[in-house]
Amino acid sequence: MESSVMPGCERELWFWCITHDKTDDPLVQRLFKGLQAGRRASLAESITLVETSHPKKKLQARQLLTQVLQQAKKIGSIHGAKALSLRLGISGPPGAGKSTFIENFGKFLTKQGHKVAVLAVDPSSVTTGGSLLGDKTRMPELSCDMNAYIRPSPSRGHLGGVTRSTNEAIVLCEAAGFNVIIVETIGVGQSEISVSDMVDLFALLIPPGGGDELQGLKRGIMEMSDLIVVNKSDGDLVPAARRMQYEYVSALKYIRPKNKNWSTPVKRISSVTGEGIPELWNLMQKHRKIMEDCGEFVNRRKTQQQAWLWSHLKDSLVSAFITAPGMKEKISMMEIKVRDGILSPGDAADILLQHHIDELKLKSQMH
Ligand SMILES: Nc1nc2c(ncn2[C@@H]2O[C@H](COP(=O)(O)OP(=O)(O)O)[C@@H](O)[C@H]2O)c(=O)[nH]1
Ligand SMILES: [Mg+2]
Repeated sequence: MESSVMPGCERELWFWCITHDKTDDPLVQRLFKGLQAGRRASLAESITLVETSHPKKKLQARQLLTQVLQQAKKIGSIHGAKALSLRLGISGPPGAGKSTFIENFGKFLTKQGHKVAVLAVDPSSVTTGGSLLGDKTRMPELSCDMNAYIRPSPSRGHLGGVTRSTNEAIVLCEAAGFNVIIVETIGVGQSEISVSDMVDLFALLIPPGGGDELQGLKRGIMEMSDLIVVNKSDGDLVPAARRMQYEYVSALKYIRPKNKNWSTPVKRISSVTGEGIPELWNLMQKHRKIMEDCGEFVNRRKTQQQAWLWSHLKDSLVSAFITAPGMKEKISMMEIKVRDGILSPGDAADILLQHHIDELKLKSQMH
């Protein structure tokens, strides 16, 4: 079976290699140079390029990413893990204060000389088709900061909020010289790959007195979290924030830590007064140091890369499968049979796959 399928795959691979080696595409070259010079316009254009579904542009996006990754590898091999940026994921329910936190925290970081990129995944785009939530306006000062870059990205119907292009946007921000990358999302765990699969530190931000709607989400999110932040711990809300902190500390006792060297802390902060933000940054740096020392920092990124490979592979396989000649009709037929209970879903899948393999065999015999 493999031998008859392989020639096609090899051809694809060969095609991929020659196109990826070709680095003289003017657009790719211009964007790569722009990124290296830290130009925001080039960064914005590059992110738009990786978000596209246009086949030619997709190829250019890949060429650009390949160059960027090669460059990052070179830098990494000279300077080690310390040269790597810090990728932070901030998730939490709408209204928890994520944007307010990022505005305040981002300013705190830029004052210290960091270059901060924010990728805000805007859930409103799912229904409106555009980024209308206005995360930019929610971060009025940070968006004017020369050392910050804010990008609201459409989540294109993905419930989890993040998509593969978010992951690629992170890499592009790093290439443009940003050393702290913050990804803001509302959803966790709804999509196959969540923000925790693309960051070094995943923080859950919750408001005090979250109530019952948090209960269902709690466990799954807590298992992913490296840090839990109770926001709005100011004024009248301090007692409720304390209770929330206590509740989460208790709940965490029943959750196995992600890493034996780190148990998830629960911190109270106020994004409005800024109280607790410097301590939170210290904690994040401590987490990084511990993860670097035990080798987990680099290891986690490697595991994430591998997970992305599988994500790409699954998408490509499914798309190759459903777009193969004649397949659409076959699939529709099988769907009807499965719905009517004539065939089991497993049998129908096997039949479709076998049909596809037979078609490939036939095709390769003809070549
Ligand atoms: N009292 C108080 N209000 C806050 C704090 N952080 C955010 N808020 C308010 O909570 C609301 C939602 O904030 P926003 O940042 O848009 O939440 P997001 O949906 O999680 O991004 C806004 O009215 C903020 O002013 C805080 O630390 N303390
Ligand atoms: Mg927000």
